[in-house]
Amino acid sequence: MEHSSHGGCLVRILRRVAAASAGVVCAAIAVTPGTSSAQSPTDEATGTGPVELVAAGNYDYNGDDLDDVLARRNPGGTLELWSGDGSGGFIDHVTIGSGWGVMNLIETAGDLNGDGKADLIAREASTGALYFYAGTGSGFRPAVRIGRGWEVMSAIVSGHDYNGDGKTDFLAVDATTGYLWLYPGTGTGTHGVRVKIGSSFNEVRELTAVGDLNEDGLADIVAVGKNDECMYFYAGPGNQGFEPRVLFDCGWSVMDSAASVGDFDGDGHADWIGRETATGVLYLFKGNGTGSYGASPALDSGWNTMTIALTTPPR
Ligand SMILES: [Ca+2]
Ligand SMILES: [Ca+2]
Ligand SMILES: [Ca+2]
Ligand SMILES: [Ca+2]
Repeated sequence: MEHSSHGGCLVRILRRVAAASAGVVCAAIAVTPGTSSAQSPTDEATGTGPVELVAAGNYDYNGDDLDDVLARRNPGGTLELWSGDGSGGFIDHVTIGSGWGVMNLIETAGDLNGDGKADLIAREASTGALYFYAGTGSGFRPAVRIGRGWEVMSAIVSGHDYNGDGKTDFLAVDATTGYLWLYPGTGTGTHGVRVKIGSSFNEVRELTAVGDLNEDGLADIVAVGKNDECMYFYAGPGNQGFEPRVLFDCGWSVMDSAASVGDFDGDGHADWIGRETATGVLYLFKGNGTGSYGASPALDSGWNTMTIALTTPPR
């Protein structure tokens, strides 16, 4: 059963007129687990109590404790770090890598190895291999391959703890079966035995690991239905599947590249970003702490030449 909790934000966006320029935004990239990852399901849920906070700096990639956005510049494949200013804007942006055009999924993964620095995972288009990039606070350590066969996944997201053990996990959607898989993080950048926690997730796009949107201590997700182009909220716990989805609003066909950014405006509530496909304008969807969002101001323009944490192939 679905409940309508909110509406109107998209309408405001659609009424905006923004100058288009060139860019592509990357928030998360899609990945698929393969044969090497096919392990017997197991119950990894061991935690108790609230596990999820609006962790400032969970998406901080330059060491100032303020959440950032990573994006790949297309064509060319340079990786850019857009430094958040902690109040809903950008300080600046710098190029921090090249050659990322070989990846068809890049996910800002939060702190996967427990060293307090935000990490990255990426899937190589030609091989389907999944790589872990440990953040250093100013860049990334050399890639470590953590799996093969991830080309079967239509989405791979990370950045939060879904089974309550205090370690950041992955979620992935098998494009063929539609199963939503929880890959429990080990705290070292790798994952343990996966657990099936949902089905029919191949009917959504823009799956985004937003964190604890309703502030009950459990990490949540949002996604857009492919058929109705409506956005839905899925409340945690995610250890055995999410709560029945709740409708936010519809009209999301105009948006893509939804990505987690933590509490980007510093009001204590988890937010996310999305790009208006036609104009390249990047919007901040400001979480309101109750499992929905309020205002959605424009952050920047020119993002039509960027890939932001891709959760689906670029359109
Ligand atoms: Ca930062
Ligand atoms: Ca975990
Ligand atoms: Ca929650
Ligand atoms: Ca916020």
